[in-house]
Amino acid sequence: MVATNKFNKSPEASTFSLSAYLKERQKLCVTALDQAIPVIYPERIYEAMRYSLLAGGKRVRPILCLATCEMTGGTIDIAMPTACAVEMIHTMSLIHDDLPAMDNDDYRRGKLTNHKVYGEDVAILAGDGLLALAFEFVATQTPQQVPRERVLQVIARLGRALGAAGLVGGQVVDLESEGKSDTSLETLNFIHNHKTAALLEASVVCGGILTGASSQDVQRLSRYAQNIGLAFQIVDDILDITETQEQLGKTAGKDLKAQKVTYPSLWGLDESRSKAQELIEAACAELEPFGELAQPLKAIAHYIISRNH
Ligand code: GRG
Repeated sequence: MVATNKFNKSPEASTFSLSAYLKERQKLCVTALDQAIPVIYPERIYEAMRYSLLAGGKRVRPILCLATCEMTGGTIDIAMPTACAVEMIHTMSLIHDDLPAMDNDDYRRGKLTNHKVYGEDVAILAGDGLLALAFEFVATQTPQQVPRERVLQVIARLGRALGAAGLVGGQVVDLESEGKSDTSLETLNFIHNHKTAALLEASVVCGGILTGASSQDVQRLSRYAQNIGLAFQIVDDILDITETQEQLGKTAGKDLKAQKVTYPSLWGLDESRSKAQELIEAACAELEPFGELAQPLKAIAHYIISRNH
């Protein structure tokens, strides 16, 4: 039995508006994130956590989680706690990534970075607070109708995606590769499959796990997400070259300045664009068995390579 809603009830291709869909979903996610963190004593840490979590951002990961849950027969309600958790994890990784000990950035999501406003000590703790809350939130807020073993699977999947086998591992290799102009394509792929694709994959796959999707479907979802994850990073590298700080909301031209090996530095801009396009096509092919219900996830995949920020 597959759930329907006003965006996926056997829509004609032409009636689906991705921009309306994204806008509505972003609003739902922001409301849920806002309610997830009330400001209580000690106020400074809750304010620091809220500062970055509610600073804007495309909300791609939570929207992917909700869309996958709906496509595989679930509802927004059962996926929202997990959707909030992936955005909390993503935000904490941005806060820590921007620290002087890592990328040392002053701007993120068009605003001063967390440590610039709250200091490095509180910024580290704000990241830690968001990370801990993410897991607590999935465990305590996922509606009781979802069997607890699925919730456990979600928690395990998220843990793997952000630990040494995921984001943390990708970040370490990225730091090790800094200033090395001979970084291979294999190493670059390792970095981004872990730093970027792992959390996107967990966001998608957890949406399916919550509905009890078959292992075959979970594997399809995983391949879809890995492909869009790599395409997402290729586009990120392209935008770092082609867009301005105002457009990106963060420092532009950083990769070139840091003499970082990127996809455009290995392949050039045109080939990078066509590789991203190929990955998106491969991603969408994985969703064929889901028919019309896959329309939002397919449209999000295309948005990932057409975005300009
Ligand atoms: C997860 C425990 C733990 C530690 C973090 C710092 C770190 C380890 C990892 C770095 C991860 C990182 C910053 C990856 C980059 C991913 C990426 C492409 C970010 C930009 O995402 P967008 O474009 O940003 O979705 P918005 O602001 O729209 O959400």
